[in-house]
Amino acid sequence: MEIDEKQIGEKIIEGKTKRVFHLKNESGLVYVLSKDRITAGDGAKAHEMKGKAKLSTQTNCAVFEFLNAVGIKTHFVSRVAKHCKDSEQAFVAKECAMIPIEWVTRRVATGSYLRRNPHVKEGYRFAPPKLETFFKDDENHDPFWSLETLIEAKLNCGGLVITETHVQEMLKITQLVFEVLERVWQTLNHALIDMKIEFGVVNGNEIVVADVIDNDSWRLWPGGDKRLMLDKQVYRNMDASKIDENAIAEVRSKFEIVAERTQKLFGSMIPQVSTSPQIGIILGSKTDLPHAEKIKSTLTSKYGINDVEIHVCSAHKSTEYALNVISRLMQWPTCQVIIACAGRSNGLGPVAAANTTVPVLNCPPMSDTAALQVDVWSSLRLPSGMGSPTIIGPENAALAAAQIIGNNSPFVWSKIRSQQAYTIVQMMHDDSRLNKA
Ligand SMILES: *[C@@H]1O[C@H](CO)[C@@H](O)[C@H](O)[C@H]1NC(C)=O
Ligand SMILES: *[C@@H]1O[C@H](CO)[C@@H](O)[C@H](O)[C@H]1NC(C)=O
Ligand SMILES: *[C@H]1O[C@H](CO)[C@@H](O)[C@H](O)[C@H]1NC(C)=O
Repeated sequence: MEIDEKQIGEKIIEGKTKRVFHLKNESGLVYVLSKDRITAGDGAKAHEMKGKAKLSTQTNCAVFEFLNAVGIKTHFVSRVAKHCKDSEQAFVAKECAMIPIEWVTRRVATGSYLRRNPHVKEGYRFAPPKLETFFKDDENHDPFWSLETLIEAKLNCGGLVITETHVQEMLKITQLVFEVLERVWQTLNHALIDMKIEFGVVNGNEIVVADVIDNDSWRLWPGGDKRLMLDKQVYRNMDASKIDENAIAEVRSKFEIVAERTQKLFGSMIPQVSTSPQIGIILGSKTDLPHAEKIKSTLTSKYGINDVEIHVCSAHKSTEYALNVISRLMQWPTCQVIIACAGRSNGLGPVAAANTTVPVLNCPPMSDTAALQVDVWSSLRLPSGMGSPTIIGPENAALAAAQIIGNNSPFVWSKIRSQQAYTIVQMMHDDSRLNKA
């Protein structure tokens, strides 16, 4: 986004590592400017680290762009356009009332968890991840709050009173954010050990992931190896009396590695337009085109899968041509799923399944359920040696295909996961409203 210096209004708040300003002519938006400062132990330890603001902002922007792209509600709006002042250490966000809780997710027991639970050995693996909440209160060292404490506190944030349902919502989204980032880092074989996030309230009613997610927010162990830690622990572990320029330089080099890896990694995860198909849809007849278009548009709009090719080729009426189409699709190493749409007597799906190694999903295009009941047997009962499942309904076939793609794509996986999480959140709110009335 373009930001003119004159637009930056009065300061709303100044924290340990950032300052937040109003944007004069953009109502509802704020300008978040990072500082060159690294802190630990609730601010007890603090040092200037030149370049930290930039590294932190670049990491933060890459992470939030990814979260936004996969459908997670956040406060992040955009980076600041390159030629603007401070563009590398600031970003634009929705103004929110912060909820004063740190939401921590742990995959592996380490750090402060071990001090509070001395009988648990370091390395204990939590599945599902362990969720913990801490009240933000530097003077009292951010005390651990049980969920009951949090619910009973009835915190009022920007006009929204935090109920049990809101707490459950934030727990769901906290776990979602962790699992999404864990997937992404896993592609580099980096284990996400634990992380913390915060939430804010927009317009008095919408809860979004807010604050900053950067290198200070997580523990990251390349190859799952603690000795290679790339997080702020390096700084936390340093003897305060011995922190000199060299020590800060060591910490900075770790920050640089993470900032660079995060930028590259998260940026590369968001799909770009390409010309090689990930999914091929084959039709027994061109009359099935509207059905295929529905599968394709669902793949694009819900799962961000744009590379879909549609072909018409009947296995019965144009056998050789059908095999040609299938083998041309298979010549793309990117093609991971075929969806076969043929109604009466589906020969296309089984023929494709016998000729390829990728999953072939049958999605017979039928609106008439009576006809479907008879014809679907041609998709269900197959000769030996072909394992092509049948899915009724274009949206469900799109989801099944997306789930297959999601195994190799953290982006698609995250889209599916976030839709599932927000469906549950919606259900919880619907139920709570119903029972309040
Ligand atoms: C706000 O001001 C900036 C610079 O003065 C301008 O570029 C931008 O378009 C303005 N935005 C609105 C919503 O008027
Ligand atoms: C699939 O069909 C093509 C084209 O007819 C053929 O060359 C290929 O050998 C077949 N593959 C299998 C596994 O049957
Ligand atoms: C992340 O933390 C590591 C370890 O303290 C540090 O070296 C690195 O600079 C940090 N990176 C960012 C972008 O904050």
